[in-house]
Amino acid sequence: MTEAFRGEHPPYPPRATREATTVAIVGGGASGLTTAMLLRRSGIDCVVLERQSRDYVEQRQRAGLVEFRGVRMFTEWGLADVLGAFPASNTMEVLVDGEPVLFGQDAHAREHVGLLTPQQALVRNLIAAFLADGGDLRFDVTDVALHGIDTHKPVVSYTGPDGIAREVECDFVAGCDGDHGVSRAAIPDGVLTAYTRDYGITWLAILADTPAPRQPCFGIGRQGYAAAFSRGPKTARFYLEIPPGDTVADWPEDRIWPELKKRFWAPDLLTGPVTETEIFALRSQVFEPMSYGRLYLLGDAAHVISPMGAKGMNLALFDAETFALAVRDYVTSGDDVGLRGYSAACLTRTWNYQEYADWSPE
Ligand code: RFL
Repeated sequence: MTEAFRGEHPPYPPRATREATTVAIVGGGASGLTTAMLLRRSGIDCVVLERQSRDYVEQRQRAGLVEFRGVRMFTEWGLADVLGAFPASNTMEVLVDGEPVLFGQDAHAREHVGLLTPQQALVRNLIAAFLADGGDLRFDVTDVALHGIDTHKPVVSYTGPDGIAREVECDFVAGCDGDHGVSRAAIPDGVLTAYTRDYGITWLAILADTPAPRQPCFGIGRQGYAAAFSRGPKTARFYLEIPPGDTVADWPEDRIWPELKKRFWAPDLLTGPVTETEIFALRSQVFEPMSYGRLYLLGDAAHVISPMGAKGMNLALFDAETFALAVRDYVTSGDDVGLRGYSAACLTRTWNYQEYADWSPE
C-alpha cells in the first residue's frame, strides 16, 4: 500500500462480513418462516433474510384457511400454537340468483376440517415462536443476491439496515421470496419451464372490519360473482368479479357495498369500514423443476395458484415441510433421496391443486 492510501479510508471497499449457516432462507413469509421453524426444530442452523419490516409482514393480509394437512403438520411438529383456534366451517353456501344451496361435508370430512387462521396471524405467530427459540431472522435487508448456487457453498449477499454489506455462506438456499423475488431469477435462462394459465378474469379483493357470513358464501348468477370469507370474528374478506382494466379508484367504498348486497341478494348484509382493496387478474403459473444446484424454490417463488382454489399458502406449507425433512435427512445421515425428490414431490401436489383451482370456477 502506498503512503497516500494509508489512513482511515482505504481506496478499496471493505470486504463484506461473511458468516456461515446451513440454510440461507430468502423471504420471511409463510414458506420461509415455516421452513425456518421446522429446520430449527430439527436442530439445523438457518438464517432468514426478509426485505420488509417486521411490522409490514405481520400486517399483510392474504389467505385465511390452513387446511387439515397443514393443521396436522404443525401439530405433529409441536407447533399447534401458531395456528390460533378458529375451527373452519364445515359448510358453504352458494346463492344462485339468490337461491341458497348449502353444501355440507360428510362425516369423514368433518374430522379433517382445517382452521381459520388468517395468514398474517400465522406469520406473526411463527415470527414470535422462531425468535423465542433463538432463531436468526433479519428484517429490512436490501440488495439480496445469490451467488454460486451451482456450487457446494453458495453465498447470499445483502445489505443490512445499518448499510453494511454482508454475506452468508451456506449449504443450501431456500428461495421463499415469492413470485417477484430474486431467487427464481438467479436460475440461468433455459433451465426452468414456465406453465402459465391466464383466466381472463379480474377480481377486486376487499378486506373490511365486519363479521363475515357464518360460512363461506358465494353469489353467482345474473348479478355477477361475489364471495365472502371470514378472516376472524370482526374481519371479512370479499371478492367481486369486475371488468378487466378497472382500477381500485373505480371501486370506492360506496360502490362496493351496494354491489355486494346485490350479488348476495342480501340488502341487510352487515357492512363496516373497508380497510384494503386490491385488484388482481386470476392466473396460475408453475415453474418446473423447483430446484437448481443448491437452490430450492418454495411457495409462490415456484408456483402461483389462482386464489379461486384458496390453495397457495397451503402449498407453501407443504413445500416447507418437504424441504425441511429433506435437508434434515441429508444433514443427519447424508441421505439425499429427499433432496433429489423434492421437486417431483412438490410438483405432484402443485398440479393437483392447480387442477382443483382450475375446476372450481367452471
Ligand atoms: P409470500 O407470503 O409472498 O412471502 C414472500 C416473502 O419474501 C419477501 N421477499 C424478499 N425477501 C428478501 N429479499 C427479496 N429480494 C425479497 N423479495 C420478496 C417478501 O417481502 C415476503 O415476505 O410467499 P410464500 O411464503 O411463498 O407464501 C405464499 C402465500 O403467501 C400465497 O400463496 C397466498 O397468500 C395465496 N393466497 C391464498 N392462499 C391460500 O392458501 N388461501 C387463500 O385464501 C388465499 N387467498 C392469496 C389469497 C393471495 C392473495 N394475493 C397475494 C393476490 C388472497 C390474495 C388477495
